[in-house]
Amino acid sequence: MNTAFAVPAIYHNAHVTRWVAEVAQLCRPDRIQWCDGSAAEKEALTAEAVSLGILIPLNQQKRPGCYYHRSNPNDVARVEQCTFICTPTPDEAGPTNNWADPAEMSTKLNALLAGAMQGRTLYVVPFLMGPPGSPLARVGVELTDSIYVVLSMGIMTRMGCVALEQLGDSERFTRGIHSMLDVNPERRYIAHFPNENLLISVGSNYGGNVLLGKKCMALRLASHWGRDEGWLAEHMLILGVESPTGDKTFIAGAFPSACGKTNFAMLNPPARFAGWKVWTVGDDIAWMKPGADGRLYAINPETGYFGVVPGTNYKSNPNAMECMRKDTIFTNVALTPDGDVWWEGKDEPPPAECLDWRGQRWTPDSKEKAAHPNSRFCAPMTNNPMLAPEVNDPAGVPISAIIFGGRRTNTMPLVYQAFNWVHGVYVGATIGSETTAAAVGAVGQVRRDPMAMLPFCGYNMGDYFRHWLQMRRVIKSPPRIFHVNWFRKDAAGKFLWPGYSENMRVLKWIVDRCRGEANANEALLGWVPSAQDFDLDGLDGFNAERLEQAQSTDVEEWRREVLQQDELFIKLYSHLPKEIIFQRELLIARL
Ligand code: GTP
Ligand code: SPV
Ligand code: MN
Repeated sequence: MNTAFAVPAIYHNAHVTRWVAEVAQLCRPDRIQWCDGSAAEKEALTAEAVSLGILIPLNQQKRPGCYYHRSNPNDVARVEQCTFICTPTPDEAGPTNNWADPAEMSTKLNALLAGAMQGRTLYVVPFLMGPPGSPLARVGVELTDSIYVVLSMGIMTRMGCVALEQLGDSERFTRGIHSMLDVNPERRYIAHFPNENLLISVGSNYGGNVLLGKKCMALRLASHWGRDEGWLAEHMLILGVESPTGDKTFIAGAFPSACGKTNFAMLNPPARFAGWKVWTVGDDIAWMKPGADGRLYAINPETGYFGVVPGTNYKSNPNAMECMRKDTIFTNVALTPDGDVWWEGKDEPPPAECLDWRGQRWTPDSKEKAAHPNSRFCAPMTNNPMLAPEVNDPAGVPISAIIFGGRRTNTMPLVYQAFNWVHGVYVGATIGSETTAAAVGAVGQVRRDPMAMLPFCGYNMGDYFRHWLQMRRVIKSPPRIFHVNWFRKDAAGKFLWPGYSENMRVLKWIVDRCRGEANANEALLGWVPSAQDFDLDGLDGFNAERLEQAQSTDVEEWRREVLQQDELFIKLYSHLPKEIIFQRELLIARL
């Protein structure tokens, strides 16, 4: 082995070093860089990324430690059609996933990877998902030829020595291989091999496709582990609501991609709720396991936020704005002449001119958007002024409620509570939501996105519902389950509900329900608040009448809704638990 391949002492795990050597032999990089996660390493990598034009330094007075990145314009979002689950049989992946034969996929990807890193550096990136010492925490190692990935993984995960220490001499770690190749959609694959604990991603450099700890490991692979070991890996935010008397209630919420998890996780209570605090535990992923006391405990496996930028401002999400003030990588927003960033929906009006996400001159008269609708910020969670102190607790936080939600212009009321766990599983399993820019494809089309996991459940969705139902047996005090919709519109096309901070009013009712302190009426869909249970004080232009509109259930719309649910159920028929069918029948009976 030549000196460039000399292994630093912290890499004492022979399973890791042997595998790196194997991958290097295949990909033939010019150099191997063994990452340790240190500040000096980050500084050197950043300088190199700048010299290569991968990162552009932003105005360091305005945004210290912040950098700007433009992706290839063909590579701006997750690509579900290029994402594969490679289980031994197609049935195990189920009809909602793309399946590929593991041996065939492996042969195809090895051919693409052969010599792919010539002239490049292979970075060895060990990372830990979850707080050190947590029984739920897992180690992964990503081998990548992208500095952008290394720097982003340094923000999003506990990267470097800490992961190697947690791993010790064990061979139990997720192997991730990533090469950008030539960033060509024709050669883009995100492949998962659950039986080998292996991920291979080629041809992309976009977050969800390449930060392999995130959707690939912490959701698609982890969903398998959860099923086999009796826990849940979910596309959920985690927040803590603190009352003026200091009681804390922790809540998890699943909304599909770009449907409000980050915003809700960072909710800033309005003036009416003086003394109330909302703490962020996580904004995208929750791993949840029953604790000894019979409650469900959640950890956030990540350490950063990879959040949607457009629409974020000091009014809608001040905590996110604080997160982006320093040490942040911005991708695909617009660049202003003074070295700052701008996007649609930022507090300031558009600059007289700037460079758009493609690098082209943009003025307020331009027809195209300056920032890509799926432009993102990548910021460390420690920047968040409301970061929950419990975030590093290996035991996690006890979850009192689970909230499901979707983006629905009609049909779905603002909030209701499921009658019980099984009904709640049905409510989650039937989430419908309009598609967004977070994935490549048409936006605005309603599709079923069960538990917001349609693109992220790594096995048969019918079996996943069964797993959720079975979890009830091991959770003695189950969280209450709710459904929300911030996105319902009136006849004029205006959002009925003001949303953002005002979602605190919905949250307050949910917390009170969990504590047995709020009333509800039994309704068609579930338990609903009546006007007097719902605090509307200080809400300009919103009154009981508008609340009634936001809460209304239209039986005709619901008949259509139930029929639309059938599309998913027919697909999943051979694996669908009978409880789901029964819940459907009960709903029809109520209609
Ligand atoms: P991913 O990171 O893709 O998983 O997205 P997310 O679920 O974290 O969504 P995020 O909070 O970033 O919000 C996505 C979009 O929804 C943004 O454009 C927000 O402006 C919008 N949004 C979030 N909350 C609300 C709300 O309460 N009301 C309305 N009308 N829009 C909202
Ligand atoms: C999502 O699409 O749900 C995201 C962004 O959170 S990504 O990490 O790219 O998947
Ligand atoms: Mn997400």
